[in-house]
Amino acid sequence: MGEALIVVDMQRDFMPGGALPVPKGDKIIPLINECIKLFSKRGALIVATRDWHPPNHISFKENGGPWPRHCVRGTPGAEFVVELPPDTVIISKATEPDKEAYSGFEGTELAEILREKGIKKLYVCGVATEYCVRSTAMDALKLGFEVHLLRDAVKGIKPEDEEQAIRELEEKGAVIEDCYSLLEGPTC
Ligand code: VGL
Ligand code: ZN
Repeated sequence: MGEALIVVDMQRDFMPGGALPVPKGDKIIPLINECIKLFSKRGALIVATRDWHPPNHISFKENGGPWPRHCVRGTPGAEFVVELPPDTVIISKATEPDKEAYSGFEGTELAEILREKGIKKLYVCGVATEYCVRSTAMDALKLGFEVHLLRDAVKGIKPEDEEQAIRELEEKGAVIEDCYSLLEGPTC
């Protein structure tokens, strides 16, 4: 069965020191890099979503939204902080000034791309757990994909909200597992 690793919003602005930092977001970078290598070797499709806002985006405080200005398309803050192979499928989201999109499926071609390639099984990692990771995984479940959340390779903004999001995903049918155990391989 075809599988994909979906790396959600691993961008400079979401890391400590960035415009909208996810606390300890940088701690999952090495694990995600290893995961990308493992999944590439397994022949999985690697997908990286990115927040790719226009400068006048509705989610910014200056435009009445909840967030400081972040991930403006083409700026250093919007750059990826993980090592992506050249054949990575890059999905840009929330690209329209008046639309917020936390999910990598919202207003993008992601579902079509996955279907076209016969991919049914998705492994999800990245930030922020209770926003873009949650929405992406939730949409994937609604669309009928098998969803695995890589618990040790996600980070949230608030621990309680993160826990709640993970519980909700599990209730909706996501498999919660650690990337670390996949890297170790089968034990005998
Ligand atoms: C995100 C807040 C605003 C995320 C994106 O990637 O989780 N959070 N924009
Ligand atoms: Zn955003």
